Amino acid sequence: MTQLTSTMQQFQVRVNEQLEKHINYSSPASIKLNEAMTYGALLGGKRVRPFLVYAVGQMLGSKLETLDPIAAAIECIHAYSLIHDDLPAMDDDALRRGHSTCHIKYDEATAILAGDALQTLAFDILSTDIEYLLPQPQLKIINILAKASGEKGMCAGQVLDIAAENTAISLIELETIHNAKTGALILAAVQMGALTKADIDPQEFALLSRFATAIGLAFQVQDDILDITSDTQTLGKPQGSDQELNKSTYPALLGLPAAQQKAQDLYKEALHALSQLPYNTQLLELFSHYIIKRDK
Ligand code: GRG
Repeated sequence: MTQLTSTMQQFQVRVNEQLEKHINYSSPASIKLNEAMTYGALLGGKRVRPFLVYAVGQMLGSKLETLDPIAAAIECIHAYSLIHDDLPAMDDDALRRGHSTCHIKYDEATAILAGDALQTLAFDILSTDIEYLLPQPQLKIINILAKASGEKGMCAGQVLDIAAENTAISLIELETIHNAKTGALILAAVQMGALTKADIDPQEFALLSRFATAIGLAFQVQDDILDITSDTQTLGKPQGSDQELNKSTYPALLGLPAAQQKAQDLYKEALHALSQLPYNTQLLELFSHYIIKRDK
C-alpha cells in the first residue's frame, strides 16, 4: 500500500466515524430520515473533500480533532448534493456508488428531506465549539462553506449545468460550470483546512487556493474522461443514453487526447503552486497525481 492510499484510508475511517457520530438523531418519527441520511452519506464514496481538509490542515500543524468536524461538515454537503442530484427532477439516476440511489431505496420525499437535513447538519456541526479553533476563524470557515454550497457556488453550478443541457457551449462556459459545481467545494475544503492555522499568511492562503482551483478542475476533467473510458461510471445509465449525450464534457469539446493533456496541465499548475509553499507538500503532490490518474 502506498503512502497516499494508506493516508486516504486513515482519513476515510476517521471521517466516517465522525459522520456516524453526528448522524445520530432518531425519534420514532424520524428513524426513516436518519436511515436515509446514513445511507446517502456513508455507503461508499472516496472522501476526497475530507481528505483535503485533513491533509492541508495537518500540513499546517493543526490537530486532527480540530479538522474532524470540518471534514464531516463538508462531506455532509457533498452527500446532500449527490442525493439531490440523483432525484427525478435532476439527473434521475437509479444507481450511485454501485447501489440504489436514495430516492429509489426510500422514496422521493425522504430523499429530499435527507438531503436537506444533511445540509443543515453541516452547519450544525460547524457552528458548535471546535477544539483549538477561535471563534473568528470558525466564523470564516462557516462562511466559506455556505458560499461554496449555495447560489455563489455549487447550486449556481448545478443551475448552469441544467441550463446547458442540449445546448452547444464553449470551453469557457464549461469551465465556469465546473468551477462552480465541483470546484467550489474542493476549493472550500482546502481553504477551510488552511484557516485552522491561526494567522495563516495571506500569500500562502492564495497559493493553496490556486492549488485547489487547479485540482478542482482537474478532478472534473478526469471525471469526464472516466465517463467515456470506464464502464463503472455509466452503470446507472446505459452509455450513450440521451442524458449522457446531452451534456457537454471536456472530451466532447476537445477530443480525448486534448482532454487528457488538459488534466496534465492542471496537475502541473497544482504542483507549481505547491512548490512555492514553505511546507512538506508531498502528500498533496501525490494526491494531485491521484486526481488525474484515478479510475473511479
Ligand atoms: C443538487 C445542489 C446540487 C448540486 C449537485 C456535485 C453535484 C452538484 C452533482 C454531482 C454530479 C456529478 C457526477 C458531478 C461530477 C463530479 C462529481 C462531483 C462527482 C462526484 O464526486 P466524487 O467523485 O463522489 O467525489 P464520491 O462518490 O467519491 O463521494
